[in-house]
Amino acid sequence: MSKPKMTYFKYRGRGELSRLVMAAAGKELEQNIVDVPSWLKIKPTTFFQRVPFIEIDGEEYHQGNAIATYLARENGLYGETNLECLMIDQVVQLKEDLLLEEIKTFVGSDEGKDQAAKDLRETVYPRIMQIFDKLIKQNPAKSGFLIGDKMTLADLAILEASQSCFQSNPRFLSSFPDLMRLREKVAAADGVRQYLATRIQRGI
Ligand SMILES: N[C@@H](CCC(=O)N[C@@H](CS)C(=O)NCC(=O)O)C(=O)O
Repeated sequence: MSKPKMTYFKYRGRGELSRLVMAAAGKELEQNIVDVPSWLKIKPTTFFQRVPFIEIDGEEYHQGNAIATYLARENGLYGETNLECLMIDQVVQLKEDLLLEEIKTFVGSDEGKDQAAKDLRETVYPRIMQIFDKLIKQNPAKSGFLIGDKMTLADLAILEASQSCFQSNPRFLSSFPDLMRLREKVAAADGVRQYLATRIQRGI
């Protein structure tokens, strides 16, 4: 089987969770970073006409979270039981719900964007960050991770899902101590730590 190659923009967006999974696994994820003009050239030739996608053995596979889940499963970062997988999937899908709300702050009219930013601050971030915090607290292993005592895709998804909120308002996030501890623990894990250092240097 060939090494997976992911095509995506340089931004975190829907590609970042796969990058984090491969970093945590200590594996290389070959990246084809496209800008908008180069993407528009190849777009009609791609299967779903959306990024991200990965290529493995000449085949193309789409949907960011499906890709990240596949990579996690391949690298021992997914659940060990169906119920653990469900716990992980609910977090990954909550990350997508949040991303859709965050995207609203970049598109449409100025009034629409302002309203979306207000909704994020007043409703969306408080609701979702509290869910993450509670889920971590509820882990009977009290490991600081979401499931048992080892890091999974869910922890990486929480790190990524809370990143924009952390960047825009770190003081707000400090009212969720379990979430903050998880962020620190995951960011310090081997592989992730080195990857995040390069991301900071790249400025995204
Ligand atoms: N549900 C898809 C959404 C894919 C999607 O909308 N990708 C955007 C970037 S995040 C895209 O391809 N934009 C460029 C375009 O539509 O041409 C996923 O999660 O991967």
